Amino acid sequence: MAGMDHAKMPGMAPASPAPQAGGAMAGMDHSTMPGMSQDGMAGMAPAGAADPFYAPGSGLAPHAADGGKFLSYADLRALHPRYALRPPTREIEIRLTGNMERYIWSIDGVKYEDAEPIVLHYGERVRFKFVNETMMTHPMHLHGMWSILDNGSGQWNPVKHTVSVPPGTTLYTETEVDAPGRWAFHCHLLYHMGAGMFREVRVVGGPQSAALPVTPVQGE
Ligand SMILES: [Cu+2]
Repeated sequence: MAGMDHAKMPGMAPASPAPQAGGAMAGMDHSTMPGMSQDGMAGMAPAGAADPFYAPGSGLAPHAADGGKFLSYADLRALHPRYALRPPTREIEIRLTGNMERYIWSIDGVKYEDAEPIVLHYGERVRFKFVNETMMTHPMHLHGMWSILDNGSGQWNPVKHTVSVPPGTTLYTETEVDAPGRWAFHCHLLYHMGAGMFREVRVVGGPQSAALPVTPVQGE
């Protein structure tokens, strides 16, 4: 549950550079993150590397005021792998686009009503590259299938319904395409969805026509 709460945090404080009380120190710490491994609070981030799930300028930083650490997606691990790890069959880039002032929200610069469905084939494993070109977090939600967030944990990458993409960042998910049909795929800020940050994902084929087997490790 803590992870879910965290997933909503960036949306609660969109890209505000103004530190809150107690947050100023965290912001300063953030600017010196390459040195953070010296204090033993670096978590799972490699020494000298910034946590990729914190957006620069978001006001969020790995350090809490009391010497603790705010958790990020980098801290999530699956208890049990849901699917066998295998290379993706292809990559699809999803650019999250929009204009806050004009209140335009879209994917790849095209709003839903003008867009073609994203066609996936049953049995493939698709890697999604999310590029957030906007100044807001977008919690992207794919119906029908799981989104496996690549946070560097390999077989133990967390499996999620919704993946929040912080402003100005790029992250990757993978989906085992194991559910035929037509599925909604959208930002879960409903006013963004309503404005057009939405796609139909159409899964063609089925178990009989699958070119590649889907290999679940653990059932529901
Ligand atoms: Cu959004």
